[in-house]
Amino acid sequence: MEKLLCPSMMCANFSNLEREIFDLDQAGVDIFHIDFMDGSFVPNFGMGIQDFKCIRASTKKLVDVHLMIQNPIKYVEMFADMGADIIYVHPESDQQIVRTLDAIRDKGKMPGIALNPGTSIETIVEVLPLVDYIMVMTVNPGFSGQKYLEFVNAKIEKLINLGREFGCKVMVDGAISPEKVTQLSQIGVDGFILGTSSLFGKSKSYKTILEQLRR
Ligand code: S6P
Ligand code: MG
Repeated sequence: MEKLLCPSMMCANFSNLEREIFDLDQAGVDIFHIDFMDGSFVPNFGMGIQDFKCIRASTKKLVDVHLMIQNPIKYVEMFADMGADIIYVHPESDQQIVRTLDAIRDKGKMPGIALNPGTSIETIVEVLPLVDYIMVMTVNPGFSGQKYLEFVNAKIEKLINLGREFGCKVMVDGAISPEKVTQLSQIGVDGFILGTSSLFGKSKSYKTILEQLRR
């Protein structure tokens, strides 16, 4: 199966966001990844609603939102109505994760579960039948340009097997270099969030980079 290549739009060049979206779209990305943060669940602020609207209006491809926020259920309806296709929520910031995942499905959207590096598989195994995507964080959430946490590899391997069993795609987010794309593709990871480690701020065009990554 073709791997999913997903630009982390927090890392894009904001001096001309529309051009960035167009170039990435033409270069063949699969899903636009949009990080939202609240300065509480993670010590940073991510993208804004206006950024989201600009991206949603500029592409027909799938758009996901990665909600690194407390009590994400409060915003499920808003993001669904604005046109997010996939909504990732964290079990660490939600005491009623099943209610939230059901709310995403009820809005006709695809639920995703995102896991911090230190969160065990056992925390989410019961909800795997409810989600379409599992996103494993390979850095502490909140910032781009961090170092890949190698100890998470063991969890990724186990989740690949569980993902197959429950029909969920396994994605990885955080410091995904071209070497990691190769290594993790081989063990069965389905999709990659691409930021400064592989896609943005490079001298080559997005098209060239994505072609090389696909190879
Ligand atoms: C981090 C966020 C991610 C980053 C991405 C950046 O909290 O969820 O989506 O934007 O990891 O990529 P990189 O290659 O700079 O780590
Ligand atoms: Mg993210």
